[in-house]
Amino acid sequence: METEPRRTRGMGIASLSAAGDARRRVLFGLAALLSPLCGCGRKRESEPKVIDLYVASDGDFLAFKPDELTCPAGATVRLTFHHAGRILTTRHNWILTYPDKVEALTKEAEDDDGILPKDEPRVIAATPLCDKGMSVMVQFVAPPPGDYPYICSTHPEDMTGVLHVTK
Ligand SMILES: [Cu+2]
Repeated sequence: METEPRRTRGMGIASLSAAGDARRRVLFGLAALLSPLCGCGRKRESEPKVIDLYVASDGDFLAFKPDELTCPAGATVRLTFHHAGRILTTRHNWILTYPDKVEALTKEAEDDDGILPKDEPRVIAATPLCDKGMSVMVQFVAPPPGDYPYICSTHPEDMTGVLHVTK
């Protein structure tokens, strides 16, 4: 009576290991297929980077915290802006622009009560306006290396900062 189950167990192990071999072969084949697609052989610099950045209002002060951010050129940036005000109900946003365009954009924002047109060519990236205690996001591709100013369109003179885009 004891030999029956032992033989069955033995067969079970043999067939399991055969299945394991087959699985390894399949995995190896998949890895060989996928490696050219994931660019494993290419240089690291050419791999697209995804960078998460976080910026908030400095509590109820009309300032960004931090007022300097850094990311590499060409990276996909996922930026979150948080309105950290406790009293101030005025809405904020985060708008990235060009060094030589910030002056004109600031004037436009002041003249239009912080409402900028959606296709404003001076804007590289912009979050929607954000209510107190809330967060908003924007995703964009980092521009070529340089220092790019960012502003809040409702407080363009006070809420300013610089995004350092590195090589
Ligand atoms: Cu603001």
